[in-house]
Amino acid sequence: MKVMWKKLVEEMKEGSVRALSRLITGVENREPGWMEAMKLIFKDTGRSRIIGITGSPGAGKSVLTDQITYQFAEQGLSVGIIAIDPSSPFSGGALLGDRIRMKMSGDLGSVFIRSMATRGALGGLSQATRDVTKILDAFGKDIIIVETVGVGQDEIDVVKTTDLVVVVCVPGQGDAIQAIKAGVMEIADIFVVNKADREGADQVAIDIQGMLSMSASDEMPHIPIIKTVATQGEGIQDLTDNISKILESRERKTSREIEHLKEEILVLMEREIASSVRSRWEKNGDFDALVQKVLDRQSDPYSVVQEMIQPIQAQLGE
Ligand SMILES: Nc1nc2c(ncn2[C@@H]2O[C@H](COP(=O)(O)OP(=O)(O)OP(=O)(O)O)[C@@H](O)[C@H]2O)c(=O)[nH]1
Ligand SMILES: [Mg+2]
Repeated sequence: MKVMWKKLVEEMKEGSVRALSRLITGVENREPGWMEAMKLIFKDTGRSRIIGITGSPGAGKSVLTDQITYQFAEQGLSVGIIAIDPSSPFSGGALLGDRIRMKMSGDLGSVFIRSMATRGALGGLSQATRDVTKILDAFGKDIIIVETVGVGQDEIDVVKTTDLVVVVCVPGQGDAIQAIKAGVMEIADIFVVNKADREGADQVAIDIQGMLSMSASDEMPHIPIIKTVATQGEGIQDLTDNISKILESRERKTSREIEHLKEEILVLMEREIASSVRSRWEKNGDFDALVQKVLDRQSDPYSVVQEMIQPIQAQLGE
């Protein structure tokens, strides 16, 4: 069925959650015309702030997300949540006390939660996430939280382009610093030591502090380390205060945003070219013939690639 993008975008902007969901699915699946939809959406983006929450599996990211969402909702802000490959479901407040749960069901009516699979994201996971954040942005969400397990490069790339990254650590994982993957440390704006009700939380905080002071320089901003017990709501106010403070101090249209945009445009361009070339060569069967030649050592992969992109290079005058 052909997607009526224009109508969907209009309905989404009018506040239809059904249109919002449909739009996200269509863009995620790269259904024909998805770029037209994104074009219609783009000018209405750039308003929401995006928070990345990453950390090891089971660190309490979802409970923290619930809690942060509740805090922001109390401030009158609307929140959208993107959960990447969640192995445990969001509670929607079910883990919190009755008092909070009751309040949440009333105030959080506008929270939108979307899960995304890590594998098979067309156009790449980080681009898919960026697309979804843009749609939520245009929908009018003030805050978008992206929750992802910090395990691989894919996940790191996902949070890299958010406005602020929270890295969640927990005691009881042996050497906590070792448990934090290289690459994740560098992108943290805030460290959370969750499950502070457990033994060893202070040591984890000390270890992180030690590691930070080793790489500290004058230009480096202060990186807060906040202890929380997400299930009890402890430390959450401190966390959201720090999040708000950092977000307020970060201007829009900075070199960071310019870098992100450059990266995004280049990645999109590469994928568009690749998919055009691919479909052109796969459609007429020439590709199989070329592969056979490589197999027979009559050609090589390098020459094949050159042949495939030759028309584009000629067009560009190269
Ligand atoms: N003791 C204790 N348990 C906690 C705390 N925060 C979360 N938990 C528990 O830890 C478990 C995992 O919490 P989640 O929020 O699902 O963790 P997650 O990081 O989102 O997990 P994945 O998305 O599966 O990686 C749940 O059973 C929580 O109840 C805490 O501060 N203290
Ligand atoms: Mg989770």
